[in-house]
Amino acid sequence: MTPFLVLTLLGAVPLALGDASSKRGLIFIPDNDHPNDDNVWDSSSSDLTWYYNYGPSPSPNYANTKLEFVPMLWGNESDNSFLDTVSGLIDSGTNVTYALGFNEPDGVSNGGSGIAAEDAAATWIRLLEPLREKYHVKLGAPAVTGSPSGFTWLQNFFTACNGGCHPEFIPVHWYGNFDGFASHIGQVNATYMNMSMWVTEFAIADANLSDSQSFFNMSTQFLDRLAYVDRYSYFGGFRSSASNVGPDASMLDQNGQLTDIGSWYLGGSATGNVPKGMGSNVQANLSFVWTLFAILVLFWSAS
Ligand SMILES: *[C@@H]1O[C@H](CO)[C@@H](O)[C@H](O)[C@H]1NC(C)=O
Ligand SMILES: *[C@@H]1O[C@H](CO)[C@@H](O)[C@H](O)[C@H]1NC(C)=O
Ligand SMILES: *[C@@H]1O[C@H](CO)[C@@H](O)[C@H](O)[C@H]1NC(C)=O
Ligand SMILES: *[C@@H]1O[C@H](CO)[C@@H](O)[C@H](O)[C@H]1NC(C)=O
Ligand SMILES: *[C@@H]1O[C@H](CO)[C@@H](O)[C@H](O)[C@H]1NC(C)=O
Ligand SMILES: *[C@@H]1O[C@H](CO)[C@@H](O)[C@H](O)[C@H]1NC(C)=O
Ligand SMILES: CC(=O)N[C@H]1CO[C@H](CO)[C@@H](O)[C@@H]1O
Repeated sequence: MTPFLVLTLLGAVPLALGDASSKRGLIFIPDNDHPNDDNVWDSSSSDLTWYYNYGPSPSPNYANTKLEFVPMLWGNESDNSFLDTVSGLIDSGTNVTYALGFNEPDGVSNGGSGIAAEDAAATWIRLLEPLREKYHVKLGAPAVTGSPSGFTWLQNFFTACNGGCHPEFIPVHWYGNFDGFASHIGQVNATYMNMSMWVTEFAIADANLSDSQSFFNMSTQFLDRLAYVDRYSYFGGFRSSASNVGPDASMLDQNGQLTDIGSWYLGGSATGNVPKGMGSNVQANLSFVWTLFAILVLFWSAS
């Protein structure tokens, strides 16, 4: 641990655990198998202030809530539908203050949009800059992965923009431990000093429950304290049995109930609901199959 981190952690102590944070947002991932889960986040008393859903249009579940919608241009688009959709929202009175650029354009797996920096720059100038110019929408730079290739991609993007792209803030993604997270954020800040930051995806992936909870506590307190981080959204709001970052990071358990992390994120207290992974279903299916097999064997030997 570096001296910088020790100071940061000591400095974090006076901040009470579970303090309300106005920076908190929701990454909304609808669950088509369990539509009731989609309403868990719709609470007027929670800490959440904003959400995004990787797309240009608000989610019907949140249309009349206090959660502010932030549209995203997820990937490359050859038509103008993103610009038309968001312009239409603004023209009809929706308060759109921010828009997000491409999702993990330097990655192709796990939701990465895999766009060449040159294509992204051209599409940015065509579909995002008009929102800034006409409606003063504040733009988030492409949200690259937390790997070293992310920095390279972003550098190539700004080069290809040739001065024509004007993001106001820089989104960050991270899936690792807290020390790595803090050092990554420091590196982004040092590279893009004139921009504030949003952390639009973060979690410790594939860790056990106590490590996941420690990471959650440390990282949210850290982000709450950093003046140059304006907003953040934790990954994520889905069932542990459907999680692609390990069951213990998720905010819902396998039955759709808030886990401790899920409840803390909304500003509540621990629920004691212990998340279980896909493995628990596989286990159940295996014993189901074995039971079926045993019954068949019994029938066969009896006949
Ligand atoms: C629109 O949203 C922004 C950002 O949340 C907020 O600062 C502003 O007051 C809102 N404007 C209106 C008219 O509600
Ligand atoms: C991305 O969009 C640009 C237009 O902005 C287009 O020229 C290019 O072919 C597209 N690339 C891909 C891979 O779809
Ligand atoms: C920050 O600096 C970069 C160049 O280093 C520039 O492209 C960008 O527009 C600047 N952003 C703001 C908000 O001033
Ligand atoms: C973050 O960037 C600012 C300049 O915008 C700088 O003053 C500050 O020292 C940086 N913080 C860290 C922790 O690197
Ligand atoms: C969680 O994993 C860490 C290793 O990262 C290990 O040190 C710790 O003992 C584990 N805790 C539990 C409760 O299994
Ligand atoms: C995380 O913070 C909560 C309060 O918000 C506390 O009850 C819990 O013990 C903390 N857990 C860890 C592992 O730090
Ligand atoms: C009988 C049983 O437990 N079936 C489960 C098998 O696994 C799927 C998902 O992997 C579950 O949805 C089923 O409930």
